[in-house]
Amino acid sequence: MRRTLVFNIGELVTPRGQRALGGAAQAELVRLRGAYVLMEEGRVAAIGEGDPPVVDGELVDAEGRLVTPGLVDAHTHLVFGGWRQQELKLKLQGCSYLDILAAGGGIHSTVRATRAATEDELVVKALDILGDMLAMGVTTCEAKSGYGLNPEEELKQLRVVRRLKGLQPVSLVSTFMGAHTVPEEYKEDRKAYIDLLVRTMIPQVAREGLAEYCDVFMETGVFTAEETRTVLLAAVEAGLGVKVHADEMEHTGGAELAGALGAQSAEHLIAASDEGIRALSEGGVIACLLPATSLYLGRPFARARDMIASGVPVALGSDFNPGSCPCTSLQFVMNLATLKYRMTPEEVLSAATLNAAAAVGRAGTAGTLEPGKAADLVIWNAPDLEYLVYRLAGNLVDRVIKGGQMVVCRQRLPFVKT
Ligand code: IZC
Ligand code: ZN
Repeated sequence: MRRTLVFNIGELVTPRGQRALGGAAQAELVRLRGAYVLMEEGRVAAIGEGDPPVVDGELVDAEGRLVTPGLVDAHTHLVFGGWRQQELKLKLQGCSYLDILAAGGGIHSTVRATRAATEDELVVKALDILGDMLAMGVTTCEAKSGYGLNPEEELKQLRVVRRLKGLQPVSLVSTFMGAHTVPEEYKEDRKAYIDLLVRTMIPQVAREGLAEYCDVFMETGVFTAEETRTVLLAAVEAGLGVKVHADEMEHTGGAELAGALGAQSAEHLIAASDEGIRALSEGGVIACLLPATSLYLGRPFARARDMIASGVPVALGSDFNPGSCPCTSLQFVMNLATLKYRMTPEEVLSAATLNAAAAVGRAGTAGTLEPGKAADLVIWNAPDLEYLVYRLAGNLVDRVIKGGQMVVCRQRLPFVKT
């Protein structure tokens, strides 16, 4: 039996359960002092306070540090070719994200670079990024397609995610986002592209098991409410879960639609209305908030406090992508959630673990440290949860354990007495 005991934990903090936590429950965590975690065969076997059990197996001394579940990044555009650093200058000159997109840049520029890349090139590039995320404490990550925008190229992107699952430790959840924007070759016939999505791409993706979710960028100048509904209903019909990029730049009623459809999650929600927040609450939708994007685009921050007050579970994601948020650090996202959303450390931890896991359909197996769940945890170079969100924009990971195995160990400079 493969057994590992992490002992001498200063503080162990974890949410509880197999579903997203909303309202006051989002802050209700288990906090144990002087704790241990026993892992067997890649799963948590026991957690507790006080003397650890005597076991034979690997022993890991946490040296009084904080331990939490591994972080879950609920929203990324992980696989793409090229970068978009040239757009930063345009932004500083006052061009908005949507201006750049309408002029054939933005997503279109990444589509050109992604189509030009081979599958192997995309795998190598994404591995590099995942290595970064893992080193910063992420053990589960969502990955959207949406830079292929035709059957062959979207499938290529999704196959990259499938290959990545076998090549590195981070658990991946695949989302089909062929409705990221209307590709340039269909600009004059949007209807034909929607038909292609609904009749060809979604059924094929579902048939081949290449994605669990379908997401649509519902936004001014991108997809309308009607188009979004058509695509998402086809996804439901094909057996996929649904997500919406909702009210990211402007209020277009994305939250309202996500609520009406009972989507798994609604993403961004920067410009969500009161009615939209009510719809999320009534539809049981998880709000997946992406504060690093607000920062990077110079946009307002989503109304996380109002969402929590309405009982909507809040999850966090990096939104890692080459345009609006080239940021791989979920720790920084947690900092921003604290400072800009004014979420408490407890709410932030739930958002980056259990609620994020729930947003990607993994609440049954990840997101908390409880018997039976995956033995995915982070030992932080921090004494307690408060310290984790207080330190800004660094990497406080000491060690990452994934499926019971140590996969990251921080390099420490040795002290040599002189
Ligand atoms: O490549 O611009 N918002 N999609 C919707 C993105 C940002 C990613 C991108
Ligand atoms: Zn996104």
